Amino acid sequence: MDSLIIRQLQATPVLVPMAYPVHTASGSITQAPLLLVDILTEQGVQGHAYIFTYTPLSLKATSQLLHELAPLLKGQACAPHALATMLEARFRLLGNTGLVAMALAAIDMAAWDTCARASGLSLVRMLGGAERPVPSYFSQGLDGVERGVKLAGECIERGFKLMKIKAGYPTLEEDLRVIKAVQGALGKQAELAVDYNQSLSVPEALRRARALDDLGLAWIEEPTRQDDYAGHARIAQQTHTPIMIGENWFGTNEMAKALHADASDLVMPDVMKIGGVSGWMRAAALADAARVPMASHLFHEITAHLMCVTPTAHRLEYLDLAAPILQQPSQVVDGCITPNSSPGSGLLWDEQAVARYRVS
Ligand code: SMN
Ligand code: MG
Repeated sequence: MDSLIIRQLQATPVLVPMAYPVHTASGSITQAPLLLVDILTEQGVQGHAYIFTYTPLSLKATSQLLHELAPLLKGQACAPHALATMLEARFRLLGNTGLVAMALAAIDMAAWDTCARASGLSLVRMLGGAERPVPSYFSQGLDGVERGVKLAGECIERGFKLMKIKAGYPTLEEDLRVIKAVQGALGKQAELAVDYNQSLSVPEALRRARALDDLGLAWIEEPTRQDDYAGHARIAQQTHTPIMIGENWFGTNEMAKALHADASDLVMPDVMKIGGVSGWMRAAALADAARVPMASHLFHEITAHLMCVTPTAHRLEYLDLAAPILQQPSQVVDGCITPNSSPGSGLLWDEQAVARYRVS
């Protein structure tokens, strides 16, 4: 087969309403700032990916960066590894992190999608695996007792076997009140995990984690600052509840450092921050070598494919950011998401919705 040649790279910024706004101990997200990225090839095949810029403040800058990169891609073979080698070299002096890493991950994901679609294979099959139902969890926010209990009911109704809520209320007593109420509502039907979004000092994290230790939580996530691997290692060592980190690793080198520091019992890379499909596959190899269970962060559509080829696959996070702009949002069946078997990653934009939510 001849090389697929890139004709155009497009980036479309949208602000998508969220059915479940996310409140965390480190800020709230009520609209999802997404950048939709398309690769168009000379052969007519197109590939798609989206990235999430967390705040609208970084949406246009990331979009502009992708527009600046478009001429570099034009005429190149659509080969993810070769593209990454070329692009990373262009940014070595600046550093492949932050918005740059996010833009390059978007290109990587869209390039893999293009290759899979051109081959007539689903992404998971392109990567040597096969579709299977991936156990997923219902991920919610800092919602208090009343809404937390209501969401626990929804969690059970939808068949999830695990729910995650945020914690990091002003006091430990409030954390305990909400966690116990939600656990009570879940009963034996689903487990509970708790996410602190980096909000505690190490001593306070130790105090709160010890107080939570007998509750049988599935994990405690990011109790302290994400890059404090030594601090997380101390917390992990001194508590029985598994500690989970990883959503903020920019690239697999950060993951390797965290694993080396024994910073956590479980890992959860974010497919965007870790470096797209290519970065995820390197992360999966690191987790496999370290024999650490690997969960995911956001982006359940593409990550459902990747979890099927992740040797230590743990749980897939279900926190929907993109459904309103997709033609075929993922279906959750018995708490599992099965990646599509149609060619590619399954992302197709609902163009009318994109026009509605487009910013500039
Ligand atoms: C999270 C962070 C940012 C936006 C949504 C969710 C979170 C998670 O930490 O683990 O899902
Ligand atoms: Mg988190």
